[in-house]
Amino acid sequence: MSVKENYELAKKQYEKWGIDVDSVLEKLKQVPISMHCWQGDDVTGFEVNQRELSGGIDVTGNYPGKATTPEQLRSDLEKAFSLIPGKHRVNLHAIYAETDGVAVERDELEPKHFEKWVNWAKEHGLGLDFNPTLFSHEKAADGLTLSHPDEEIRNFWIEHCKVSRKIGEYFGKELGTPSLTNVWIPDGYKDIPSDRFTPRQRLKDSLDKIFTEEIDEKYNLDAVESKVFGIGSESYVVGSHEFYLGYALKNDKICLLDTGHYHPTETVSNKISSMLLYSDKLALHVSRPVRWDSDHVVILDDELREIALEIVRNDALDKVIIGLDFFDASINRVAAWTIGTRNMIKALLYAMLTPNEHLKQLQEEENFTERLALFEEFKTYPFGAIWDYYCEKMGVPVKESWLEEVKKYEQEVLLKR
Ligand code: RNT
Ligand code: ZN
Repeated sequence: MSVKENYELAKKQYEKWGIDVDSVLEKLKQVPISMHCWQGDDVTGFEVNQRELSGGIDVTGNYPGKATTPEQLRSDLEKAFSLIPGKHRVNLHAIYAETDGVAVERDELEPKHFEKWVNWAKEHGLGLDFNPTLFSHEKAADGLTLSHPDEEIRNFWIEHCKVSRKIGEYFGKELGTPSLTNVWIPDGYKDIPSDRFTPRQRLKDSLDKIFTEEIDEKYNLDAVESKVFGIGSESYVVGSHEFYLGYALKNDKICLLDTGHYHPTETVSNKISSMLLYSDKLALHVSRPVRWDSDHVVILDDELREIALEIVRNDALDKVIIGLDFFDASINRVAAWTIGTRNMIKALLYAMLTPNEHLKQLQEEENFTERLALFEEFKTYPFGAIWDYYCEKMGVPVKESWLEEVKKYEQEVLLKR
């Protein structure tokens, strides 16, 4: 049976529940996922003075073929996008600037250092997002940046964040879609602090300075990302969830929730509805926490589906900005992107093929038996047949056939590096 025939049969089963599958696929096409560039080179970047990765994050593995030039990284991204259905975005970090061999300090970065990225994005119809890089740098060697007791160091990072917002604005202007410029800092302490207040006060003050200049939201959106702990900041993180939640609400900024940045039994899926009651927008770094690590490749697990369900059932596809954040150097990096991004899209499709209104009604009627029964039965509905057809229709490989393409690319390109 062809993919199309399978689809037609599967479609009928969803239509019985009043789900218009064709329009679901049309809607899914419109949802952009911001794919993080840093999976392709293990968060190395292209600075002239390349520093070792720091900031309490780590990449493990030595799989061959990592990108070491902007051209290689862009070519790898193109390969991944050719295997992922839909039109998406690329999330850059300041360390991916291209400065023609001249060392440019991070507080002096300018839009022109990202011109090649912008031209490339235009050529491929991609949006761009941005992040200042407040780690892997001698001025962040003690693990403190925007909350540093030394004013000079703080100012350096404040400047870096300011120029980053201008780069975001430039992306937005050039590409006709606002850039999400997200501030994440590693600041924290390994051991029990004697003062939790002062560093947070300094961080608040630094953020106020960074955001003084108004930038049109048509071009740039500001986000702030919290964390629960990192390597070397096990006891205290300055930019905690409460810190940024308060800051974002008070200052009309966007909270970015990284799914790997909470306690093991705390879920981002359970936060989305609360956050949306108080702010119009919310951003995500979809990742997968495993023990101490927050950055494994995203798989189609219960929490991913639950996140997608929360976005879809609350009609929040325009409110929740979806980005990915993982880095695995133990497997083929193009495959890592492809697996994680396809899974995010699959989860959204799964959520759209769920009779959400009916399930909500059941809950209102306190019919918890049927609610649970339907949740479980829908897990074995022919979701795969719809997904396969979507891939075919969007001109990307169906099922695992994408892996052949990656293997070929590995032989012809990656292993020759
Ligand atoms: C780190 C944060 C942050 C980084 C990227 C590279 O814990 O999740 O988002 O992963 O900025
Ligand atoms: Zn993150």
